[in-house]
Amino acid sequence: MAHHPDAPSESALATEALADLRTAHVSRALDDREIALQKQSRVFFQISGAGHEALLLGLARSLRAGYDWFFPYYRDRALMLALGVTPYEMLLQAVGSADDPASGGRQMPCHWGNRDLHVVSQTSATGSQCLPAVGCAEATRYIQGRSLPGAEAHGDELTYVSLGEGATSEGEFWESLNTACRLHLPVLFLVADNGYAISVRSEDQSPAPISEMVAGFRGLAVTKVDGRDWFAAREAGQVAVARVRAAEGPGLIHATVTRPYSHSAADTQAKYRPDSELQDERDHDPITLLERAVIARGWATADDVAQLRADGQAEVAAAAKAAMAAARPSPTTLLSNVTALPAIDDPGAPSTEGEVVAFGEAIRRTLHEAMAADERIRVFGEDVADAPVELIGQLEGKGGVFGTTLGLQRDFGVARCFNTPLAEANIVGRAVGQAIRGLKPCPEIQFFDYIWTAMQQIKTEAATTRWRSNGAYSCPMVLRVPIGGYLAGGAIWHSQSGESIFAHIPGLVVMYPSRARDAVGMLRAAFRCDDPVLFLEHKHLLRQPYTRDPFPEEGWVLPLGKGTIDQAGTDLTIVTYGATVERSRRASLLLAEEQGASIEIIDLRCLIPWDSDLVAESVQRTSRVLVVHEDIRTAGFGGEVAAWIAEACFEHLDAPVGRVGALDCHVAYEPTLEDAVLPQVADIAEAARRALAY
Ligand SMILES: Cc1ncc(C[n+]2csc(CCOP(=O)(O)OP(=O)(O)O)c2C)c(N)n1
Ligand SMILES: [Mg+2]
Repeated sequence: MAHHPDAPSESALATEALADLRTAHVSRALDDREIALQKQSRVFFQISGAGHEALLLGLARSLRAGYDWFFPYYRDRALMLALGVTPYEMLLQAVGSADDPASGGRQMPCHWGNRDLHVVSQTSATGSQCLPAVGCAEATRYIQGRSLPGAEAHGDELTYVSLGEGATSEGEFWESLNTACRLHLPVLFLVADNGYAISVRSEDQSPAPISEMVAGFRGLAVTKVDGRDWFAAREAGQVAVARVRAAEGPGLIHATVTRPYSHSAADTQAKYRPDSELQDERDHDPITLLERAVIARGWATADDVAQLRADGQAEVAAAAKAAMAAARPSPTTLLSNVTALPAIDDPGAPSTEGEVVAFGEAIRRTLHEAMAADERIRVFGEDVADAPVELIGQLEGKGGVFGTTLGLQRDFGVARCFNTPLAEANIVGRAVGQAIRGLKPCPEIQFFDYIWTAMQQIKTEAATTRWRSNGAYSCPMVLRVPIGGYLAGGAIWHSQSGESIFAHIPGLVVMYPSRARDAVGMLRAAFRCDDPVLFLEHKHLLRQPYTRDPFPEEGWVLPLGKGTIDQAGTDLTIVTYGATVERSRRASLLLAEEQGASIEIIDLRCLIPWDSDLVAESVQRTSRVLVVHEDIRTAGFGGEVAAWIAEACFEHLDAPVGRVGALDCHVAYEPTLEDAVLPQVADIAEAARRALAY
């Protein structure tokens, strides 16, 4: 369906053009002022919006602050001004003030964020905003027609996401187009093509202009526009936005713009761009073009235009003065808004009345329970659904490669448990957008071994959301991931550990239960968190008899970061988690038989945060300690625990802190090799003997 928006009256258009010309001058003056201030070391970074102003202001005429949702790019300064971010607020970020509303001095300038305006805090990672934007649009669709606590959506709101032509090379951009088109989501992509990604020309970056490259995406309405021309941008924007608002599917605007200033203050574009090209950009500067147009149409005189420029500059000068006087952040606030974890009381031992279930089944039941209680929870990932909707009545259903999500689609519908494309960044990135938008996504990565393509979304987007926005946004999600080996044949790509890599990411909670009871209590806690939780499910433990427990009663929720004494002892403490808990038990039996040793085993259960109090208390009693895990020994989580014990419990130790972990290589396929790589009962027993004999 074609859209022919009403043309504005001449006087209305004139009013808009003159107002936007003034805003364009404010935008350019902000860049100039920041560049000047950086030379005086009062601003510490600068990246300009120069050359993009007319495009963004023309487009902004069709967008609605506090109604639509915005996932902007760093060059979107003029759009932010149009939405209502003030020059003073922008300069507060440039000087790093505590009052910077986007980040409290934590982020570089032009890293926008404003909750009231629905501007989502952005990272510097080019292209990574695209998947969260799609998740946000997806959430819009889900929220509409439901009544969910803390989540509202307007009927024709859209999600705006922008990026440069360089960033379209990122896989995440293409993964986001896939889902935006497949689900016909109300997303407007803006590609502001200034011909360069720092020094790399667009023709050296990709085989064709982006509007040609996306031509095959069914359902994507592609618009090409000269973004230097405010009138063209305004009109093209109006048509494209109307179509997205009318729920006709996603749109992509490919706009050519200029980059009159270097990429950032750290770059000198004369080093790689010829004079003739830079002169041509000056001749076609979008602000100059708009000035000429308003004069030619008789809407303003040359003097009026000069006055608008002077007004814009004066406004910025005053804002800069005020921003420089604003409060600086205190280093004592740095650790605020890393996470905001819920306080959960220790529930004591669970009732033993419940039906005895295996580890995997316990997780499956807890997911059912959580979804029944909270409609904001959605489970998605590869193969997690049961069967095609039209066939589900006739088929048993898949429910995940380990059967952990079996029946969720059947019980809660395909809007709440669904399959995603085979793309891990897509899974987590969409979860980020849904979480920011007020849902509680529960994405699944099929195997830990394939989590790496989602790393940008986990580490850069999810884990930093709260901190980088200084608490304005949070990213609650329960990311379930089957992990680990001891599979006899799992080999290198189905046996990986690597939890220490995630423990190293501030803002992420890392859970690693070893038995059914704890999996239930911890998964319940994970859903109470308002921050991202990595919930690791050991594949080998899913069906082991020793992980079976009576299913704990409703309300039995484990506090975060609470370990447990799995087995009490007096001579040596083994600190462990996951699949090595049972192996440590077996090693302790050997030593009890051999030499009557009494070994205490602590199951940490939760790695971030971890229960150092419990460890300290135990080491004080036993004076000897061994840290055991399945993950590679070098830089494994045990290194952190051992170092902490050496520092905090030194005077209580009668032996060096021992460590047992996998060899520093990959897990091999052939079972004898697999056994030799991963820590076995004999390895733990041997290390325990050494510690006891010291
Ligand atoms: C993932 C990632 N890789 C590299 C960078 C460094 N970097 C910052 S901006 C940029 C170029 C972006 O070009 P483009 O998307 O065309 O936007 P433009 O700056 O031209 O507006 C690069 C390489 C980054 N911030 N993020
Ligand atoms: Mg570019």
